[in-house]
Amino acid sequence: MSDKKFSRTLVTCALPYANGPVHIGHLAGVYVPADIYVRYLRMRGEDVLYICGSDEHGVPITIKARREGCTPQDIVDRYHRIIKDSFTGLGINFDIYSRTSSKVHEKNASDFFRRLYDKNDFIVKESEQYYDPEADEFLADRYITGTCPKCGAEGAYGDQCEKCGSTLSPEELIDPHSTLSGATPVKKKTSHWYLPLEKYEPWLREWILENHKEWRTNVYGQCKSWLDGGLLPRAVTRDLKWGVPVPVEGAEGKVLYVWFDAPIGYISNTIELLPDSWEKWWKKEDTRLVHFIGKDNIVFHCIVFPSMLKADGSYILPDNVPSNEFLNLEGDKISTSRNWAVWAHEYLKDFPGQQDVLRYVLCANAPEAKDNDFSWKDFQARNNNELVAIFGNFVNRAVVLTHKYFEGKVPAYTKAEPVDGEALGQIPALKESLQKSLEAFRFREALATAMNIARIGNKYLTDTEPWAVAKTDMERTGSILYVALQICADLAVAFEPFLPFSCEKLRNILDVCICAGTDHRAGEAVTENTYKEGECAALHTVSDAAATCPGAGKCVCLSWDKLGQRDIIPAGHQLNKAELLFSKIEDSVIEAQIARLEAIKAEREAAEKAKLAKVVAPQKEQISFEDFEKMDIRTATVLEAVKVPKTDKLLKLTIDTGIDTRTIVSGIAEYYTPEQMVGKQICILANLAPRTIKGIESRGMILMARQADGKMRFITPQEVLVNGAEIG
Ligand code: B3M
Ligand code: ZN
Repeated sequence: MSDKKFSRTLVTCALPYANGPVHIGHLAGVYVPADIYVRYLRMRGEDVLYICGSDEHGVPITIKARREGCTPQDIVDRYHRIIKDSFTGLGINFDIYSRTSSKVHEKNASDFFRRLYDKNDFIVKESEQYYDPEADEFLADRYITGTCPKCGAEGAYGDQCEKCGSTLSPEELIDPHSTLSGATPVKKKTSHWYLPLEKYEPWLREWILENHKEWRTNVYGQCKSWLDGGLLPRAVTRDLKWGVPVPVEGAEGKVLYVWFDAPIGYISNTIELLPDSWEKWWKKEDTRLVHFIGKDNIVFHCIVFPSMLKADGSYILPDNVPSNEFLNLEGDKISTSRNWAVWAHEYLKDFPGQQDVLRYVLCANAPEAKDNDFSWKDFQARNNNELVAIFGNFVNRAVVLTHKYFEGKVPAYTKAEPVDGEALGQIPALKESLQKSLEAFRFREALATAMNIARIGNKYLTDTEPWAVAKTDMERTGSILYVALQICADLAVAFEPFLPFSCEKLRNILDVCICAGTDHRAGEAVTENTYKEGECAALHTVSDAAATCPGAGKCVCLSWDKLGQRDIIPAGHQLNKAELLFSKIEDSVIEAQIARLEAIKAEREAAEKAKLAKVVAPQKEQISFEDFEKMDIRTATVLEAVKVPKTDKLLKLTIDTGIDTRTIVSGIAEYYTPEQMVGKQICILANLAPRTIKGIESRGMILMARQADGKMRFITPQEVLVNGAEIG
């Protein structure tokens, strides 16, 4: 941002799929950091455009619609609304939040394809794809289900088994069938357009690997490994009914691949917002483009989309692509399909007025360099011990005491002491480091720095004890509060990017406004002079305040530049009454959230068990009683267990059978470690003929039960029995 090359910044956030609400993983990964960044740049007076919208195409949306017996449009209408409201509710105010089912987008994506098509930038390839002969439709991998070859689970998809997480191809599924009609899919020839990514490889190498070494390590590393692995042509069209129709002859029944049209959505939404001036944001070299995304989107934003833009030739390329890792919830992967998430819209309902607590916790815990965990206990602790106990407590003490001793008027600073300078003197350096962190997309670090300003304030009041000094020296008391109020004003500036709701409250208390730069949302700029004495608190839009501040020069106007200066709020300025910025979150509130998650987990486990119970192998051929009697089955105890060297599956077990101590080699190492076996009572077939396995004589066999997921469990008696007890 100090870089002179750029005159404006275009910030985009990954377009969320409109097939479910957004959860804390999305927020922590993309939207909270982007919002902090945009708010910061605006306060610095940068010209910023902030673009997002729903990603409304793709196969999962059509599957969901089919399952619910409605149209894809119904699905996206529903979630677009929910997602949009969640963002607004959390103070994430894009200049535009549109959708890829819009008319503007359909035309723009279609034109984009057509331009590349006309320049012969695509290649056409014929391939065999799965096809449902009854429904008369090609089948996306997701539309084919069958038994997972890896774990045996039923209902695995043609691209992935959700049970064991394996990546699959439809060919690998056992007994594949179409989810449309149940028919067995057949292969059928079809043609598609491909972007020959390999053509862009040398250019991508130079652009990323040489010229963008400053990108985050996770992003740079992923790009490098894609490039080192060699790029292949990528299909940009699909045989599907939902999407942007491929705008060329002979392409009936084909649409643009969702990952081709979605990033073009950033451009479409800009066009929708600024039909006359959008080009300056996408085509002028002095615009800096920054994409905020999650790590699963890196290849699309760093390799595929830039290649598309390069192919077109008239667009700028991203200057940075800050991407976060994943956030887990209570130690478990967040998953929409397993309902393991904290949903933004539910949070807003359960915690009214506490949007900033979530913003704070998600930023403080952001998975910037590695995956991270969200837990409700940590959420509570950060609120109670940091927001309430440090920030809130400091501001409250300063304002309440000013009312108590000075009728809420900022006292004069007439009696200085060195401790004042020590406190205030630290702030410029913190401001410097705050800027550095924010500009390097290190938001956790930035937030910790902002919090240190509150810590300085808190410590200053604790050290100077104005409530005690007030008994003897009102002049000094006033000076202490003057200093404390300057720090309150610093906080109102420093925290504005992170905690906009609380900062608005704080501005209200201090009766100040703040200059927060440009804002391209139509009709939302504060331009009227609506100031009433004691009612400012506004966020206004032009750095040179007087013209558009509602206080029109009559109020105290903060700005980023004032952060760390010594006289932000002048003596004599009247404060409004104190109000708590944050409130304590009680145990019962947190327990209710934890109980909700536990109920979800219990339900899921019960469903999994019930499913397993249903899958039972058919009965074997009959045997006679004599056959059975021949088997000598007994209880025994494992004395020792070691891995058989150079094998993955075998353990060598020393067993007390009650008759003797012997060795059994068992393929149990897949399911148990040696430590888990020692001391366990088990059941064995004692009279199985000895066999030599890997050079070890094994005498007998351990009885195991195979579960439907293929995993084996040994059989153990309900209570400890003597070793050698006969079973029969
Ligand atoms: N909808 C994937 C996602 O939400 C996708 C992002 C598109 S950005 C152009 O993770
Ligand atoms: Zn599986």
